[in-house]
Amino acid sequence: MTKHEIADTLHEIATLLELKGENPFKVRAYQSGARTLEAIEEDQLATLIAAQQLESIKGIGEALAQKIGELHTTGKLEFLEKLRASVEPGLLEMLEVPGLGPKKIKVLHDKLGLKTLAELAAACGDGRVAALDGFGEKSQQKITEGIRNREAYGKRHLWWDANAVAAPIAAGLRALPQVARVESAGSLRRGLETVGDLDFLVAATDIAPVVDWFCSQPGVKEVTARGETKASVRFEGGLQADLRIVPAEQFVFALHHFTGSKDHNVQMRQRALARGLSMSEWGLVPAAGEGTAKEKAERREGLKAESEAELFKALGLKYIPPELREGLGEIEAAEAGELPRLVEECDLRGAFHNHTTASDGRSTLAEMAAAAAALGWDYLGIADHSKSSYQARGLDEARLASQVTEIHALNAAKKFTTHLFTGTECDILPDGRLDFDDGVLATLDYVVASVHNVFTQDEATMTARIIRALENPHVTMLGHLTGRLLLKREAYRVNAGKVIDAAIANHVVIELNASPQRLDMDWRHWRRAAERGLLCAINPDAHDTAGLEYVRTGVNAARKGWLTRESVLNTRPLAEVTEWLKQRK
Ligand code: DGT
Ligand code: CA
Ligand code: CA
Ligand code: ZN
Repeated sequence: MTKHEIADTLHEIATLLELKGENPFKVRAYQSGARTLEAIEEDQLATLIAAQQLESIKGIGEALAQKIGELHTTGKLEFLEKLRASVEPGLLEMLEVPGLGPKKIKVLHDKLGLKTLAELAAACGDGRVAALDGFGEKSQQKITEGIRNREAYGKRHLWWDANAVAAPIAAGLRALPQVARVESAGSLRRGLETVGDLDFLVAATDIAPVVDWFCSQPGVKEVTARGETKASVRFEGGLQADLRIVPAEQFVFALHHFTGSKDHNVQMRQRALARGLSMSEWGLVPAAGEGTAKEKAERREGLKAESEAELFKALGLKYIPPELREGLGEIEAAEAGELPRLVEECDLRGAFHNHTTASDGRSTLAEMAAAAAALGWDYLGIADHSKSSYQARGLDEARLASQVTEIHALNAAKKFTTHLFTGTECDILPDGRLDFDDGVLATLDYVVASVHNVFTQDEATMTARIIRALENPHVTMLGHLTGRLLLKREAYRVNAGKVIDAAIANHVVIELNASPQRLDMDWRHWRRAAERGLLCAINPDAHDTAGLEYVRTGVNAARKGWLTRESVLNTRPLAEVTEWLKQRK
């Protein structure tokens, strides 16, 4: 196991112990042990374990050292297996309800005997939860909402998670000898922030072995439908997938159809009809004549297309990238030859807004720098939390100053090919002031300003709060505009249009937070905002080295927002960005 996986495991142990009402000191030992572990470099951890010297580290006692060692070498821990088995599964589900932690769940279990989410919902329904000490009407209502959201959210999946399931399946299909072409279509291909189900499209001659292979994949929990040329399955975790197999000559038409979106398809069909053509998943054929679309296509009197570009061309259009196919004006733009040249992942030269173990990150500064260098990035911005975000161990002025010194030293030593920029993710306080004085902010290369607390303000107050922060000349960019967590937490109320106006007026960048559960500011705002001159930064908001790769979902969202390279600050080379940051100060 890696140190992150071990740290996750220690946190899980702490949570389980807390659910069982164990001694708080014991619980805290696991939590602080996890944090200590994250501050150690991966290589150093291996060395310490090999030399049996883990206990020499402050905060790691004998029992903990033994468990860490066992996890590191075997990836398993009997103690944890037993602990898991001793906790009701319903109580673990309650942990996913916002506002419910292990302490409260234990109270619900002990005082009301609740064991499942359904029982909890019922207890909220008849007021028993509100009557408990430490709960009250408000928190009862919040729990009810949380359970309801969980049901609604449970039907969709983050793009990142869906892609992690889809990619190996697509690769496996591609490797089958019977298969000529494979594509993941649907919302996944369009890069939508959440995905309802996967839609695999395959061109193959010999169909049965492909269907067999698909239905017998290790992650498949249930085969929900199975026909001659299609199948549907459900994976562990609830994600469902459709597989459709077509003859090679139909592939392009089917790919276009099943990529969608529905709105885009409807408009494309209307366009075809206006040209005397009938467009369907089976082909593009003259509209006149008897029979269904399928029968017409089978008479093969229509277009033969090897690529979607040819299909678009037959309707007098430039190729429309899948991300733009939302029926939001892309067909008109393609007709006029006005489609933008969309930003690509390989355009990115670095990223701002990344955390380290100094605040709530899980990789050290040096690990982050090395990972950015491995990605070939020219620069990496470090923006740990500020002091008011105490739950994220935000830095105070002194710790920030020492981090800045450390970063300057790393840059001077040229240990990494990636230049490090000094920054902060500075809290926007409830009244719109910033968490650091201007004098402190002035010592940094850049400042990301973000809202992290008091989400309940009304729209006007929240909007004024954010705009006040943007008017501070030290603020370089606004972090996650709405604070939403996809499929988990709704956005706070804020007037996006007014914030965009203020950002443009004050030459402040708005970030496109690329964390798969944020993707905030939403892609639906970007096209118009960028046309009006707003600059974007695609920020991974990485909390560990792997998190840097989140820029990929950010690029998806940016492309859905019609963004070109010119509108994205972190596509610019180091010298230009350095200059840009300087002249903003
Ligand atoms: P999802 O799965 O909810 O995230 O969204 P999609 O877009 O993947 O939708 P899905 O899986 O229901 O269908 C895949 C594509 O198939 C969809 O984007 C467009 C096409 N499609 C499905 N049903 C219809 C329909 O009734 N009319 C048209 N024009 N296209 C459809
Ligand atoms: Ca789908
Ligand atoms: Ca589907
Ligand atoms: Zn943040």
